Amino acid sequence: MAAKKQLTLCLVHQHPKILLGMKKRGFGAGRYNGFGGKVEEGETVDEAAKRELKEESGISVDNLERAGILDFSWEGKDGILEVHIFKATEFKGVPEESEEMAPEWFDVSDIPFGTMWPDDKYWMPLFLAGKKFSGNFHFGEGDAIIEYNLNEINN
Ligand code: 95L
Repeated sequence: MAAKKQLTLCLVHQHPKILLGMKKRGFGAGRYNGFGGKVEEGETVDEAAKRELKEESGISVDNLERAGILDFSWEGKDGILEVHIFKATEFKGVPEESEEMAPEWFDVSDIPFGTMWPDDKYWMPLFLAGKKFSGNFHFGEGDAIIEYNLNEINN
């Protein structure tokens, strides 16, 4: 029984624009992603989210809003990825290409869902509406969604 691996995912939303990054290598390469990565030992999830955003896009944030937590699993594979999704609305610096990511602004009406993880089209509307959510996605061959649950969290 593998433990849940915690990952961060940070999306910069300055309405009507959202900042995504074309992932150039590694997990999710060829897809527009948010910015994020593994939470390291001795680091909070929040700290990891800020660090990864800086490393991958060059921008700094003071405030991150928690948007959602999603669990991801794959058919025939052990382990669950627990992805903590954050929203930033203000940042310092200029988004710059890194070895990992090529940042690009998109209009929220023109998000490239066809070139993104298939779960994005389900939860992104909640994210963009400022709603909080939790859920899980189970993927099969080619990261196709076999089953999912998604709940809005009402505070
Ligand atoms: N913008 N969305 C993402 O960057 C994203 C979406 N879904 C995922 C599902 C599993 C996973 F391992 C990563 C992502 C992910 N980075």
